[in-house]
Amino acid sequence: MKEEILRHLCKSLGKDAAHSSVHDWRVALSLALRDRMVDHWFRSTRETYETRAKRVYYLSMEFLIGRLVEDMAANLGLVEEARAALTELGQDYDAVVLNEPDAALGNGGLGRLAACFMDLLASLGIPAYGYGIRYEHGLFKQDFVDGRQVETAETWLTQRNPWEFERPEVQFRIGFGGHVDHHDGKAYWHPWETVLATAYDTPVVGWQGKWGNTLRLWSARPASKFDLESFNRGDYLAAGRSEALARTISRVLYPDDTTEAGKELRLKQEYFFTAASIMDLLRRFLSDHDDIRELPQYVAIQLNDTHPAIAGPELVRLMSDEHNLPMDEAIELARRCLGYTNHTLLPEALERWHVGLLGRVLPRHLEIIRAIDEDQQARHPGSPRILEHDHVHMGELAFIMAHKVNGVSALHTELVKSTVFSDLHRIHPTRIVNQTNGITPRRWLHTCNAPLSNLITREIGDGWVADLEKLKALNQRTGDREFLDAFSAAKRQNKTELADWIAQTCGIAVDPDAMFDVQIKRIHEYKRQLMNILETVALWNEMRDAPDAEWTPRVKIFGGKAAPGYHVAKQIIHLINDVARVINNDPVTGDLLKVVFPANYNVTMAERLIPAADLSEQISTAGKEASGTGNMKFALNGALTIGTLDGANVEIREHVGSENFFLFGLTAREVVERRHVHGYARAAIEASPRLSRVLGQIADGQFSPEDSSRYHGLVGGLYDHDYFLVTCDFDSYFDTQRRADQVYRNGSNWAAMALRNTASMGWFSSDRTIRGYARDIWQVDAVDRAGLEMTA
Ligand code: F58
Repeated sequence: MKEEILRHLCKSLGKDAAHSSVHDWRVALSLALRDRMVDHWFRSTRETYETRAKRVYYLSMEFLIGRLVEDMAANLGLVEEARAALTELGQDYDAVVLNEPDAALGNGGLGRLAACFMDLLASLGIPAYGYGIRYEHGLFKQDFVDGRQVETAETWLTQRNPWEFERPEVQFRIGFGGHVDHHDGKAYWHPWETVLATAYDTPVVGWQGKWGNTLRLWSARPASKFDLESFNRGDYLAAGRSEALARTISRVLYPDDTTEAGKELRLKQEYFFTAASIMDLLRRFLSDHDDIRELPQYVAIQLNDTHPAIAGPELVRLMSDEHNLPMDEAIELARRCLGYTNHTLLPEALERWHVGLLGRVLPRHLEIIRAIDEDQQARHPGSPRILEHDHVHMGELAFIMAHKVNGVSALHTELVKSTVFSDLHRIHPTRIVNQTNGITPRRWLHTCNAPLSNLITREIGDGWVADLEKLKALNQRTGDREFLDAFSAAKRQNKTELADWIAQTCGIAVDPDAMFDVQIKRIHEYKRQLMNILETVALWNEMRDAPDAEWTPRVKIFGGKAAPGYHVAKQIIHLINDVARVINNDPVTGDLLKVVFPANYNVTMAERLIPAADLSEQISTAGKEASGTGNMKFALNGALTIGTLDGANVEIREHVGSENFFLFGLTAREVVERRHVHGYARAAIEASPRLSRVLGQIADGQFSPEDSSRYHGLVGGLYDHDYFLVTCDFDSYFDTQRRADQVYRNGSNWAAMALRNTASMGWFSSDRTIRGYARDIWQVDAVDRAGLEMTA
């Protein structure tokens, strides 16, 4: 390893060890690790071709990867070797690992799920490709200026990305706009604009390096040659125009789509990566098979939400326009290949495109969508329409074009059946299935939490890393004082490290013996960070009223970004920061209560916070959080959950036991009922002196003396239209928090409950999730017999 690192430093980077920076060492280490992956990767590809195995194609606009060095080293079993090599070379391994920028090609849970799935597909030896976009700028960087969120461009690619292989030879022409001719019963699309999709491949090697798949990300390039004539005339801008246009497409993750131009760009991004992926998989299939009718036997395509839903019409277009299949047969064949995962019930997140826009950008696809709509009507008269009120409904399109549609937790799947797709479910009663989300235990325990991971391995061996259900054996230790002490000591160590990091990055001193109460996720009204900060103020009030009473010291930790155009979410961020400033400087409460909100939450920060958490905040309005995956990571790392009966919380609670979970709040059904009660929010506020007091303080500007009306709108909104029922759940949330305080003060009971959580979380490994998809949706087997045993 040492020689390989030095060789890369010298031969690949052109650097002399004496003059190398930590960045150079990190890139050299990554290249040395990548070398070790290549053989596994080639072997897997060869074996897939030889066995003519069915391949899974996971199409996702987002892959929220984070850092890769440790992940890759761990999967290859090379962490100790890499550490020793760098130490011998006089380098600090941890600093080298930390030098890697996060690959933040995603917004949140949906993107992170895709990244976890890549790990599992490889660990299970299932031949698979992840397809997405190689954004030049990932999720924006968040700073706080006077407490307000300020966004700047993220720049992960300004440094060399050592994991990827550029494939300039893999190129597809992707057309936009233009017109369609029809003659001799055939359609001919003449796009007006064309860009090239070029591939960048990252090998993804699974646990113990037995199998390697590919994450293929597309980058856009100009299709026309550089305009030398304009350049020589001195018109440099004109010469670069086609280049600029093409680059725009793969430039930023989730461009602001509140403008017409932004909407068009987003649609072009979706078509760009979907079309390139479909063309690529068809080319691969046809290199080995003659009859396109056999496609469903060899190809399973999973749509990660509706963002790649244009895959249906694109497959139909290629099969009918280029391979001359009749339209109805093409539709049926495409359907047998496609699966669609739904991640949200929020109406504003269900994609709809105006027919004017879709027809302008993808005229042939609009014709095909009409044909699909007609085909569905002919087979199922009265079925919900894909095209309605001048809009193309991508959810309906994805549903109708998929042979299986899945929700991501048991509750969510039932709600998918009974709400958004109830009519389609009645027509296709076996199409919707559930696949509760899961997480990779490698990143989310083994790698991110060394103290606990080592303790578990000492106790039950290391089999749990590949088979998380083995953690069940720890249930026998919940009465074992010595083991509980060791378990608490591991948590204490993580908390001490986090406290040091908080002191360094936020300048706030926190006590590692206080309860670390953590809420990290996108900032959204339905996730109710607002309820958490209101509860913080209520607690602060009561601590000030009786500072000598018996309190459980708390550190409230927040992390998360608000969408740049989401005004209310940004106000909530501002409020948390304003409240933090006041509380953290209050000598009366001192160490009893601190509020910490480190800026720029990302995967790396999650890996730091989750192992150190005592309490996990999963407090969404019931019925709104499709699943959650952070909830699983916390429980696995021995945090207790305070949460509502929402998403996968329901299943987590069933697994860990209701006595080891702090439940509160209205159920999904009660939420719907409550909304019918006139004036429910005002009534809830008036019935709660505690909440009224807090809202009064915020509205009066107690936390924003420089601008006392800053939160009038936010507080007024709660009185008038508290759609997410913060007010209705507030008292029960506050009381449940006090129950958590009490249990925490009795440390040994808390540790036993936390251990029950860790021991019971095996089911939430994405091993189980991927096995479910393989069995119920993709109908694929593992090829690699040496991979983790497929027991399904
Ligand atoms: C999330 N969705 C769900 N969407 O909110 C969460 O409950 C679930 O656990 C997770 O998916 C995985 O199933 C989500 O992350 C997005 O990030 C959208 C991407 C496109 C733009 C709008 C946000």
